[in-house]
Amino acid sequence: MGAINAVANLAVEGDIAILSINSPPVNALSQAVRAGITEGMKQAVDNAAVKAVVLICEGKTFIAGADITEFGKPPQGPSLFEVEDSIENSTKPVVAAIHGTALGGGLEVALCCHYRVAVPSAKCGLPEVHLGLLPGAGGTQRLPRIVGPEAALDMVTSGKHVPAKWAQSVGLVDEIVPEGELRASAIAFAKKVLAENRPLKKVRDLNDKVVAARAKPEIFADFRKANARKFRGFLAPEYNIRCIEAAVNQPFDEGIKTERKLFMELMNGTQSAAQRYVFFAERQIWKIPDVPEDTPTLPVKKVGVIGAGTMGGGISMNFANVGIPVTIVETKQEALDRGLGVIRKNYEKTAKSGRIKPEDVETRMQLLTGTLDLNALADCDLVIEAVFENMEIKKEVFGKLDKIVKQGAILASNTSYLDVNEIASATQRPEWVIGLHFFSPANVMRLLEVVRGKKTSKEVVATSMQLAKKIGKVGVLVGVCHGFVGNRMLGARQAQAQAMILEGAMPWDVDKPLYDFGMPMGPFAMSDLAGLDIGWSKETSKSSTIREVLCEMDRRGQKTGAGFYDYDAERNAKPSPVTEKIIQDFVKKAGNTPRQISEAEILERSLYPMINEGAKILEEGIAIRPSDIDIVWINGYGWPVYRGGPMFYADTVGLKTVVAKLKEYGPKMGADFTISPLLEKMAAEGKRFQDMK
Ligand code: 3H9
Repeated sequence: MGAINAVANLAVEGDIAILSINSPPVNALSQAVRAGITEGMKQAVDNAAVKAVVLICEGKTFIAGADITEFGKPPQGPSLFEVEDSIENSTKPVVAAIHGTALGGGLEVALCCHYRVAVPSAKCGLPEVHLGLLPGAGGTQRLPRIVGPEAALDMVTSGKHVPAKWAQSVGLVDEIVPEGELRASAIAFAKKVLAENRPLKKVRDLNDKVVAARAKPEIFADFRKANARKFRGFLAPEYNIRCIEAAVNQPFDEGIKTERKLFMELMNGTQSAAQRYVFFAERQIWKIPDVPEDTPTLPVKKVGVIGAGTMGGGISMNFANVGIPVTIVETKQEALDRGLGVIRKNYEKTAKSGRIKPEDVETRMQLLTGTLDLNALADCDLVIEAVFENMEIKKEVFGKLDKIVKQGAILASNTSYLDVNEIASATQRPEWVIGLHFFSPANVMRLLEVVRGKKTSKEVVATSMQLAKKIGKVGVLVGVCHGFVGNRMLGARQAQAQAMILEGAMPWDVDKPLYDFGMPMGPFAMSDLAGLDIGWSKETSKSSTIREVLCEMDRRGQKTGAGFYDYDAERNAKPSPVTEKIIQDFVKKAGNTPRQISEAEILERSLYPMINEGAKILEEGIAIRPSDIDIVWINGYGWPVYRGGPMFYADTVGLKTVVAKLKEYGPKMGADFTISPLLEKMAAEGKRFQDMK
């Protein structure tokens, strides 16, 4: 007894063996952990003094799943199935003692134990779907045998972590034990199992719930139908559903074979590769080479927001949601009242949907103070300006803030395009100035571009990133350039969208391949949603662009019932003959002969210039790494996560192909278009963005 290997230990107390795993950070099922469990189980079973086994983990969590870093590498024994067999076929009862999260392979291992106990704060889940996978170690066959096929469908396709209490109510957990007393309680439970002579309960043998569902194939048809929109484009949810179907319709061992086959298909496909890449990319964003983790941060106890419009209001909500008081400044009482009214309505809607408690509406509203006096911001730790996107106005605001706000406070701009260095130059303290680019609606969208100016201090960067995390955002650190990462790349795509309609494609022709690719909508549908009149004014409009003409006709997008598309009362889009005519006139005026543009060309001319722009962004050091760009596009613009972001997608296409196509389309792409030297070099050397260090 004692240490089994570097990560596993077997202790014997009376007639109970305690097999404990200690493999930080999350006790993932690495080769060492798998070997530790199988060897530990063998020793426990071989030891005549041992009557029952407790499987428990050290550190912050029970086993959180297979070790994702081992995926794609040659497998090393023992396999996860051997681990599970060593537990399930043990002649002595095995009790899983769960704290933290039992996820994926971790829950699958727990499901092979004969009993499970958990502390109240523990959670269980099969989140493989988020990695483009399905639970591949029997989870899809065992889970429905306990919770029933309906709950299993929900769990495997959502990946949700269910709380211990719910798990107990459905029999997934046998007993909830006091917080902080897991080890002793699990031992006591094991003793109880022995004293009561309880059987070696094997989940695989529980057939009632799956057999009962055999007569109800509509469970699956209904589930697919209800979730069709949510699952669009993704392979993994459908594969997970098929496995639960197999659990219902096939004997256990057959079901396991089906699960294995579908798991391997997903594992070898691009979608899972993309989603696993995104898993690590999301964790990379917080790592900033020259701002180490121990960089001091500043306490942010009070925030000021300038502007109570859609943006300012949404930004303020983020802080109120985590209990930070916000002072909101407006220039007119009416605008302030309107802004606060909108926030209240948003909270009431959220409360109605059950996502916050009814009393939270008041608690959060009380954290928001409206004022017309900029001086009220004097003692804020962070002030975010969300006024009109105009350099002169922004500089004026920052000049004033410099005089009003206490020293040691962060002054942030929510600009989406403008030069943060120039904004900072309006103050005497540019090292305290940073860009915090929220995406609309700011209380919903997860992305936050944290824009580091030339002089921004490391403390300010570290504090901003920490704050992003605190308010639940995906914070990506970027440098200063026009439009930063997201909007700059969007600009490259928009330019081609415009060019293609002047060559004869209609907006719906351009939008369709992008929608089919998995984007929430194409560029023209997006313009209609945002409003065509952003930055447009009647006074200066000269009918010189398609957009101007549309605005002049009061076709300003969804809000006016028409833009590039026509909209019905439910805001369903239809191709518009009016737009078609306008475009045809412009094509003629430009002296172009309209041509049919293939979907492939539309897609390539939309996406490859973005990749090219992404490469320039890397060259200029605006983004730290290619995967940061991907995270921007996934979280800010709805790039389909199963395609891993534009830079990962470029790797799947092959950089050589991207460059060759950009050269082929070059003459049509406008005088300003140039190929990124970095992209060309990498293509020539056969490199991938993923391997960039
Ligand atoms: C699976 O189980 C397949 C099976 O069905 C079948 C197989 C045949 N592996 O998130 P954090 C790292 S698929 C390797 O910041 P938190 C992570 O990269 C798996 N590494 O902590 C990070 O590293 P670093 C199903 C992992 O406290 C560090 O741990 N399971 C794994 O915010 C801390 O992570 C899942 O999908 C892993 N499985 O959250 C669960 N997990 O510090 C995935 C984490 O170097 N994990 N790391 O950046 C999670 O959801 C969260 O990590 C968890 C902790 C909730 C556990």
